[in-house]
Amino acid sequence: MRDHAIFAALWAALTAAGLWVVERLLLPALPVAAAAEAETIDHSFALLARWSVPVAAFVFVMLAFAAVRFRARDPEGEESPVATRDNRWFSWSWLVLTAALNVYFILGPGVGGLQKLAQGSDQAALVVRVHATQWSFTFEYPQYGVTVKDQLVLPVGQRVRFEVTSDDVIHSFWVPAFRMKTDAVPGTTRVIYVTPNRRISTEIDPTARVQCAELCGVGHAQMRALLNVVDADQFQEWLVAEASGGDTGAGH
Ligand SMILES: [Cu+2]
Repeated sequence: MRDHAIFAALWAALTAAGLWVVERLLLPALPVAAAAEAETIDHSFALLARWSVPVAAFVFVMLAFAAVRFRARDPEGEESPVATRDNRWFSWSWLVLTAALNVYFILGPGVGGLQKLAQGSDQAALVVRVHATQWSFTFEYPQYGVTVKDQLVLPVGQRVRFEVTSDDVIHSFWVPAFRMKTDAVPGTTRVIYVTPNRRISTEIDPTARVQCAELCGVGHAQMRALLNVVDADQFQEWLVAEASGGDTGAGH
């Protein structure tokens, strides 16, 4: 019984320390979130990060405790532990608890989260075609006849349909601030939906940018584009200016 109490105390202590790290160091270190999708993703990430702490702590403490407490001080003497080959209570508890946790994760952040990401996809008002090439992104706004290189300008609060493809090798269209990413594959088009919900700009926050996330050659690390999420009327002004070859400055 004393072993159980010591084990429980160590487990609780390591869990508390781990949760402190998750809450104070890990979650606050996430890059800026600027889309409705980012909230769904971050919610799932935080949930899994928090739950992984007691589970990992249990395994680590169990290993360390068993190694120290039941080490072979005197292999021939009375101190040797009795091997327990069949502890049904523990086996079944472990099986039921971990299975229940897994089902919860599959249904909760898994199926539920994906459903939330797909919500309202047919209402996307703005289409942006993303062409990835070695080593830059070109953004085409087919509804407005506008094409720009290495800068993505979006209106805040509008659902956007991104049609992503590549002209040469496999790239990946990734916007960390949106927590959304999809491969850019030559010969095919992949679609993701994003609803930016916060005005951001790469100039103000360097983590708010478009970044290639698939090793695509020597220029991969530099394959990024500016991101600018602006007000709807500012976006319209920018479109008009781009269509006539000018520039309002919204993209800079
Ligand atoms: Cu790349």
